[in-house]
Amino acid sequence: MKKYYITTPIYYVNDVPHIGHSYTTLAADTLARYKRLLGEKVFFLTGTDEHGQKIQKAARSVNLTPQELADKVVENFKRLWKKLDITNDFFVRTTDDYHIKCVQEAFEYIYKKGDIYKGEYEGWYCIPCESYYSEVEIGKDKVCPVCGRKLDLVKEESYFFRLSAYEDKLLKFYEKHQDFVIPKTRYNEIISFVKGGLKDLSITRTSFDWGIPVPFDNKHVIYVWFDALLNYLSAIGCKNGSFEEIWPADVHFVGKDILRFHAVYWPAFLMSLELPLPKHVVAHGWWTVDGKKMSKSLGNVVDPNKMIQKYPKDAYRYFLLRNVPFGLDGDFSEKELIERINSELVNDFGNLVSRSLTMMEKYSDGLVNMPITVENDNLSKLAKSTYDKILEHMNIFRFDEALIDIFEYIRAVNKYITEKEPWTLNKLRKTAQLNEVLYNLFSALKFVAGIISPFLPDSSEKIMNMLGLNDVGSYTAEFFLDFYNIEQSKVAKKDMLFERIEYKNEGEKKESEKKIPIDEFFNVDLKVAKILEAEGIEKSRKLIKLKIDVGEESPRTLVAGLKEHYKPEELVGRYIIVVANLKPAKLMGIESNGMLLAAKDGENLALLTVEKPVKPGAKIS
Ligand code: ME8
Repeated sequence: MKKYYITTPIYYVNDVPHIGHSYTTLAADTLARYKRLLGEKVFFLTGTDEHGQKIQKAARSVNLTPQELADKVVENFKRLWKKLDITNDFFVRTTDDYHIKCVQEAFEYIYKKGDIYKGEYEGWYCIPCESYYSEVEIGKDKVCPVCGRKLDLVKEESYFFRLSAYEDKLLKFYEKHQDFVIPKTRYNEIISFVKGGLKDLSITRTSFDWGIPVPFDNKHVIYVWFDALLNYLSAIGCKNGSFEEIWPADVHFVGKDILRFHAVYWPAFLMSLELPLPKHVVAHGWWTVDGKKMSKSLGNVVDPNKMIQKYPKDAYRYFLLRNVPFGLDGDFSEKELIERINSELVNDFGNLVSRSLTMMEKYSDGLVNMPITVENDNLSKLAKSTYDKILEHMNIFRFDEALIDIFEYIRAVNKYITEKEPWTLNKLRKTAQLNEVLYNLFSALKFVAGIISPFLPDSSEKIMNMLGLNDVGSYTAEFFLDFYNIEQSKVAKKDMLFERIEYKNEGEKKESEKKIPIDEFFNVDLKVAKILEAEGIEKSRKLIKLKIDVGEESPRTLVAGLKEHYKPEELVGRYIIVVANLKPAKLMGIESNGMLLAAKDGENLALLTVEKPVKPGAKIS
């Protein structure tokens, strides 16, 4: 049996999963299901990236240890993947022992080989991207060329990987494997990046400790990307056990943001480890929401949990995979999602299944029988040519095109019904012809159920069940392609595949309909603060400037509209509740860091306080 190894990036645990993470994972899941359908032995890996400065910083800001943060956030990913029926075979965590051991072994191997040496790193570092940048890349503004955020100037002792020694080898490899990076535009970008010259890569840090220690020098922790990339090996036994049956990876799915790590650093590490290189690195584009970049501060981060509460899971999968040519950037809008549900999933797909089953029930009591002779096998021929097109498109990871192929077939079957007029055949009692048409429809639905199963697994299961067939996973593609392999089946129309949805603007909804998931609430960091000083702002009728202790190194300034309700001296010494993770805002020229909570009933305003004094900085949970 042919093996096929698919991976997603391992996601950072500083944040909850959003639509972007779910996109990569759903694409990988679709490919995994598709390869299983072809009868291949798939190993599908996902997981979480739990070390590094960014995680350490995030943990500190919520008063947790990095391990506690990782243990908490990893559950959000696992829960979401379960809800989305992701069929990964393993979930790797970079804080797991087997992974730590693998990274240390790899580091030592490369060191002994002479590809790692000690030196000093001085340069720019982006903590959110966990990435080093050269002066040339960051330009005058000294901001990260990828995420646009402020960079840190780092100067520390470091071990370096001799990346420069791999420049020619990498270029030769790309030349020989033109489909190593997909799509072609990204392949070209990688080649020009490498041709621009590779500098040795700093692969250890000393200024923080949340990482895997260098085995022979524990003052250093291993750079989070060296650590993270090795997950693709550690998860399959790290040069041991079943490793040889699975390695090399057939495809690493990544977002375009992390292509360089996968297409330059990773193959160089593997060359140094003397291991075969992955077959493909497939980089997809970036999702924005209603035309804007997703960000917490804009409050437009799309939570997949919320989406699959509102819409069928298959509709969510369909929209993501169909709406954007895989590789290009895309924009998420609920309006467009609803349009696709109503036009393609309800009108074309749902309607075909529903009308076919209704006719089978009505004209032959739900019994379909293989015809004795076949007059017209156009649907069967069309299924074969559709299948060939799907294979071609899936070979180059064009999920959108494969779905277009399937929906063209669905429309052709709808047209077949219109042309054959089974209702007329029934009226004229042309039983043999009617039987043949119904059987062809049965086989066409069987084909659709099979070929659509990687993309829309729930719908596929529903159809199989209504056709009186077994679980879709028990068959491979040949079964679905063969139109004449079921002698007889009893079908029953049980389920609607999709229901039409009315589009409602957020603004049109009643307050009570605007429910938020619990994760959204937990995004707000509520803390107890003690008011140390309070002073009315002279030119303002409402504002008072407060100095508050939120359990941090130094007090914060917070500006609040309390003047009409409290005298400044009444406020000092009170324990209040503040939103601690708000972006700073300027009020009357004073920067306010946070917001206090108060209840208002029209005229009266009352501060929210705690019942008895607790330590400033205590979390409200
Ligand atoms: O980079 N649109 O983890 P990460 C599309 N730990 N895809 C998006 C997206 C968006 N707006 N936002 C995120 C890391 N993604 C490293 C990976 S692998 C050895 C280590 C997806 O949590 C996309 O796949 O920042 C992107 O590459 C990945 O999430 C980044 O996830």
